[in-house]
Amino acid sequence: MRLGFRDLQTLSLGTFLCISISIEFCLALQSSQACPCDPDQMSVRREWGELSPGERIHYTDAVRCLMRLPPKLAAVGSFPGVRSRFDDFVATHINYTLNSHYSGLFLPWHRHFLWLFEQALRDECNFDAHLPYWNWPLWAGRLAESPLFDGSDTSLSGDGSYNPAEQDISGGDLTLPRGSGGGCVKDGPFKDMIINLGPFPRSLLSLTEIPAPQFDYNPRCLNRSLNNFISARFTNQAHIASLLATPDIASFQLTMDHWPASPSGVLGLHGGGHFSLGSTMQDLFSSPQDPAFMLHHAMIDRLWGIWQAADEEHRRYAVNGTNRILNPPWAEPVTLGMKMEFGILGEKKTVGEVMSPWNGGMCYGYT
Ligand SMILES: [Cu+2]
Repeated sequence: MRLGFRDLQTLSLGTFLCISISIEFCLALQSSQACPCDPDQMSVRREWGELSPGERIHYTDAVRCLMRLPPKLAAVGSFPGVRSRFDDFVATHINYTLNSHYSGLFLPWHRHFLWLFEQALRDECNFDAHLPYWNWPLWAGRLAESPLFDGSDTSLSGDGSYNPAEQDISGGDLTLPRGSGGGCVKDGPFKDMIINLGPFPRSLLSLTEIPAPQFDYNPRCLNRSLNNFISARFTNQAHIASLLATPDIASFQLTMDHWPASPSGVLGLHGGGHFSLGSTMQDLFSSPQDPAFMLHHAMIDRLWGIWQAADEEHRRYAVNGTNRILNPPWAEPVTLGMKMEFGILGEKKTVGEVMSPWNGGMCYGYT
């Protein structure tokens, strides 16, 4: 039997051993070619709810390990807020925010950023599993009930404590109701987490360089405010269906990432996930400080991969946009040969190298 990528979404994986999942997955990805990367080495990324309680704790333990390890950026200097190996990833994200958001580099840059994070967990924190993802529509409108955010020991921690001072979310033509928390995360594995970088201003207008506070040290708690209004409205199955139905990369990007938000208050799926979780996750520059960031972006990457695989000929290497936030006219158009930087995290990669999850040194797929 030859499986299509979509069929994989309905496969019951419980009966497969990990290795057989990898082979099935690899074969499914490659309808007519030999396996492109070693199936034994393949990362098979699963939805958080598919993981056993022990597997979830194995993941959060590894992330917490990264938060205890010393940063590599410390040796470089001028990064006072970088206090851990985890912060190396946050600072690198800050450093390239103006290139890799609302631009033609958004999808490829984050694809490789996630891969580097997954490898760091494996190489430095004894993580012997794979990066999980957050399948938004499964829990849209009932975030606090989800295994991701129910606040249990097997979650990514839940809501923040109620902060009466939290305001509704407004910017441009957009006003959205505030979430249910707004204070420090109360429970779960990241209850005592200290975040060190940011916060950054929300306005993107006239950004030509990284704004204050850049890499300053500003220790505080992880802030959450679960927002069911936003998750139900902007991360539902209908939005995913329209994303996967887009005919070209430009409309795929726009559905993923509406900016500026339209007069009717439309956020893209990308923004919908970020704005569902509270102020730490809403920070364009320093949002990787919320441990949910990587799972959110894994879902984005997964959908891009599904969309690419649905039309290999026209979509696998489709690019659009520039290397600068909001694609100003002076920015360089993205090409497959354009180099993307990852600072201390890893070598430069061309856009073309990361268009497949089994190229450029990467080897992974999603259930
Ligand atoms: Cu980002």
